[in-house]
Amino acid sequence: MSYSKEKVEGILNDGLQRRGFLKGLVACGVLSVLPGGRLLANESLNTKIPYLGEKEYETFRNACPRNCYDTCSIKTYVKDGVMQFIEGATESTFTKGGCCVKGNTYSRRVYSPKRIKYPMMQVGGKGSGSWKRLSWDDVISHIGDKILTMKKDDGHLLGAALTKYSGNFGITHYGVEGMFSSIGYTTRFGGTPCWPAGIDAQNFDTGNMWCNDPEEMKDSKYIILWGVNPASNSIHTMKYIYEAKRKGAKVIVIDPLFTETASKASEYVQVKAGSDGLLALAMTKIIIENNLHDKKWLKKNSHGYKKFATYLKTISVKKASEVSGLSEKLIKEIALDFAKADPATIWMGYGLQRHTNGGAMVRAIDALVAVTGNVGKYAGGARYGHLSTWGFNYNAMTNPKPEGSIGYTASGAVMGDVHGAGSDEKVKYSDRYLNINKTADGILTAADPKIKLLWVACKNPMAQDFDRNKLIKAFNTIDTVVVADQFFNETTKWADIVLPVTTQFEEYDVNVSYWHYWLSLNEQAIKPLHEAKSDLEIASLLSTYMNKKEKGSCTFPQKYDSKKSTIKEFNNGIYEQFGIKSWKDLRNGPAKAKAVIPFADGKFGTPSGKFEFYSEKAIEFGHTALPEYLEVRKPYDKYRLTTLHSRFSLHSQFQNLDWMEDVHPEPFVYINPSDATNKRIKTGDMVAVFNKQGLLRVKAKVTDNTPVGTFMMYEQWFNNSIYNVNELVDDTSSDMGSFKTGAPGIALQDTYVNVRKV
Ligand SMILES: Nc1nc2c(c(=O)[nH]1)N[C@H]1C(S)=C(S)[C@@H](COP(=O)(O)OP(=O)(O)OC[C@H]3O[C@@H](n4cnc5c(=O)[nH]c(N)nc54)[C@H](O)[C@@H]3O)O[C@H]1N2
Ligand SMILES: Nc1nc2c(c(=O)[nH]1)N[C@H]1C(S)=C(S)[C@@H](COP(=O)(O)OP(=O)(O)OC[C@H]3O[C@@H](n4cnc5c(=O)[nH]c(N)nc54)[C@H](O)[C@@H]3O)O[C@H]1N2
Ligand SMILES: [Mo]
Repeated sequence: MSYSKEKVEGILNDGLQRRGFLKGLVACGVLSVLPGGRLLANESLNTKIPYLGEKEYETFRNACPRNCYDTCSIKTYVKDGVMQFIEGATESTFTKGGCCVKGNTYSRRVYSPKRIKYPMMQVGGKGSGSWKRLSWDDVISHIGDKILTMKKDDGHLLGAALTKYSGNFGITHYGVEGMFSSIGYTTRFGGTPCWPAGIDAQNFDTGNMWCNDPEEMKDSKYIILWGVNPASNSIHTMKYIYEAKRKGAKVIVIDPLFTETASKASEYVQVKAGSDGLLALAMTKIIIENNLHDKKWLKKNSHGYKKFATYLKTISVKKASEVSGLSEKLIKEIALDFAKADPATIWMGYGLQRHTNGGAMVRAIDALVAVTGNVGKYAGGARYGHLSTWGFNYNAMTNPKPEGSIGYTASGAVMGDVHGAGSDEKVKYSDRYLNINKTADGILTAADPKIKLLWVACKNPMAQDFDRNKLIKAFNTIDTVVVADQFFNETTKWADIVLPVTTQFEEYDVNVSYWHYWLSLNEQAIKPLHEAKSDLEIASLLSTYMNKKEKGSCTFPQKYDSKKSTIKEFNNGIYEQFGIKSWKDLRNGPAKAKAVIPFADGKFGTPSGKFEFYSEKAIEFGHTALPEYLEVRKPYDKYRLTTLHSRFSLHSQFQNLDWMEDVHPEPFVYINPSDATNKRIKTGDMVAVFNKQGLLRVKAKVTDNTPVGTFMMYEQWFNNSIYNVNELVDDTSSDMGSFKTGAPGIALQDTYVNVRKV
């Protein structure tokens, strides 16, 4: 094992954390036996450490703020001011005492010697690797002066841009957006890479995006996991799926890849990518032809059903069979079994909709669930995600613009934040919005004004955004790139200034999930490490400096207290929804929202107030009114490349830690034996994967988990490695996203490549 040589060695109780880590490995299927020979049931995540003398430790409530379905409630054990180890909170029936393998590295992450320790400037220029340490005073005055000079020269601050996403979804972190609002009208990268096509699709259909509690899935009788990989990406949900299966439910996985989840299913259905819309329409046609549709529900709750049923007459099951690669017999069997089961549910993943026809596929699957009367039913539902527990105050976001601010006047510049917070475009001016899924293009084409300062927070665009080579070109056109992060990474390489930020254990916050219904308090458990400051303390320092230089130039509070800010996020709506009297109640453990079954009251947020098979709103956004079959992007090279999320990382996070490197040291491209034979490639061979955009060298692993003609690579960032899947992935948009998130999604699954041995 490699351990850090820093002085933290020996002060962490790695023994206990290591047990959690090993159990995390068991939970995600890497290990099945613990050292010592004790067999653990795969579904057991409970890492409660029985012999723990709690009195020895001070304990704190925390939450994992990463962009993840599971958003774990955490209990942190501290001794002598040092965070010794963490475990999943036992009070949450969802977290149920266990964190994933990544969460169980948190003590290694907080005390990692690789953390950014103090502000630094890349004095040799972007990419030079020549860094100089700065004091906080110097770095803040440097940035503050840049902003004030820009405003003087241009008359506005539209040349200042913010890109922020996945790093921390804690509610107070929306204060980073607040910092930008408080200096004036600026440029924002808006939209989301996760799920926009599906959000729009569900909004056209139901007027909302709202899913049943995942914990109900234990009582479902038939579960289709459609393009979703929870055994890797939402391991806590698996226990409900296992329970349903134990009670006799059938669990079907529909996915082009034989995933971790597929290996746990009753039946794995290997579909051809991008064909799912047609498959769902064919299934629905079969159900109606067999008179298994829920006529009563449809009559009472739906709009446009007749038109949809007429359209389905044009759908050919034979064609669906050819396009999807499934036999007509199998399509019929799943359709009829699904329709006969009660309740039956479908969970659609975000990977499913990252196609040029992703939104259309989600609409077709929604329709299948609705036709069988499973919408608005306990343990039923067309599950995708929800934001119904995100009704906080977003205090730090709502600062007014400094007086006299001038902004963007182009029409149509609207953008809501998908995670529940609003923005302020009702005035004459607005911020300028660029598509977060086209970062490079946005920077290169932004004119009048061009982008002069880019602030990156909670984001690693050089690893995660698309067309990396174009992105490097784009960064090089910007005078000043500021990156606030915890670690040096792909993006800090191309920064001018880096700012060290705290982890969630070093600040207060509050967290909810876009999947489950729990609410967690995040307490400050330890003092900030090194010279790290929270994103919002940085904002307050900037505000203090700017106001000293030019009174009224920044409206962000000049004193920041993360505890007070967190408390200010609560309101009576939240207290009522979670059945608590005060935020203080959360010190005893997380709270769950009162149970509501989405749409059980038959009320939908659509213009008709019903489930809309026929959506005028969809027409408004350039789509068909009905959930029609839309063909996927045509191949432009020999093999399809799919880039999945990994159980060892949260995008570019965690894989850089020593424990993770121990269990998963290097990346691979996964290739089917038949394609490998054609190219004379064996496991372990170094290959070049390339397309019109770029080239990537990586070792091959030959496996029939991937279908013939499809390669798989994980989107992950390895410390000290040049591996980056986004050398190959371009920024082609998916069909939907503009309605609710302001920008279309990313069709990253529709990537094509070729390969050769090197
Ligand atoms: N461990 C871990 N957990 C995570 C994350 C992480 O990085 N690591 N990331 C989090 C985030 S930000 C997100 S957005 C979610 C994503 O979580 P998921 O929704 O599970 O998403 P993906 O892994 O992108 O893709 C899921 C599946 O979609 C399949 N798929 C792709 N195209 C098609 C298709 O055309 N048809 C069908 N039927 N299936 C298809 C893929 O093969 C894959 O198995 O996970 C979250 N959880
Ligand atoms: N090819 C391919 N590309 C993809 C995907 C894919 O499936 N395939 N998935 C896409 C998806 S769904 C997503 S969500 C995006 C994710 O894209 P990003 O949001 O860029 O993802 P992360 O790698 O999680 O980067 C978050 C960064 O924030 C930092 N951070 C953590 N906490 C804090 C904090 O409190 N403050 C600050 N300032 N920084 C913090 C972390 O150290 C990390 O560097 O990637 C997308 N890119
Ligand atoms: Mo995501």
